[in-house]
Amino acid sequence: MITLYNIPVSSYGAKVRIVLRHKGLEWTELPPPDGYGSPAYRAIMPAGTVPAIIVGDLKLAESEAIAEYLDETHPAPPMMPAGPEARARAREVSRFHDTRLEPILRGYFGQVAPAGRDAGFIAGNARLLQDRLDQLAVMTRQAPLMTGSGLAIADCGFVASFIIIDLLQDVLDLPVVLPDPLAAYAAALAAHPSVAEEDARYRAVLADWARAKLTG
Ligand SMILES: N[C@@H](CCC(=O)N[C@@H](CS)C(=O)NCC(=O)O)C(=O)O
Repeated sequence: MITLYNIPVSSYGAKVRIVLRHKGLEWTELPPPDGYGSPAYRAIMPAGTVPAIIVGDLKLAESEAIAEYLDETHPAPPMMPAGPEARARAREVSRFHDTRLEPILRGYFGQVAPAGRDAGFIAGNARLLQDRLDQLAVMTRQAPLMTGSGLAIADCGFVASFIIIDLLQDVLDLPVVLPDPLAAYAAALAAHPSVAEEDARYRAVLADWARAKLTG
């Protein structure tokens, strides 16, 4: 029995939900009591972050640790490539996503409400975001996914991030363009059978979130 603490708009929560779906696992999803970071939630999950899972006696936060745990405890279908080099490269991609790309996207969340906008920040962050996307296109070779034809943990974080980039391009008119190989990758990823429903769910939740910000 897997309990997942999550909030609908969490991009890292979407990543874990994709792993759960791809593994064919059932789970019970709960919101963190009083919100993430709250004393009530930290009494359950000391890290205070979502997503987090409880499985038996194990309480685990951090999406990457959760994904690797699920992959090890439910090995089929595998979500890490075979061999130390390919595995190291897959982890490199995940880290790049989590530490180099996603924080730039997160930085824009405060810019969606018109009252909070700072044109200088938006433009400066867009240059940084474009640079990171260009780096990613050079670092990786999608065939058609990050580690080949099978869905890997390294793919799962990008699902929500590409949706967030789409939304930011639309709402903030961001001058950011996905390099062609990444655009093809984003399309292949969104169409994957274990991803498509989560892609649609997250797109709808994010659109609702943005609409609320835009209308105040
Ligand atoms: N590195 C974490 C990031 C998760 C994360 O940032 N979650 C946010 C919500 S989307 C959160 O729980 N923030 C709580 C806090 O910063 O105290 C992961 O991969 O799970």
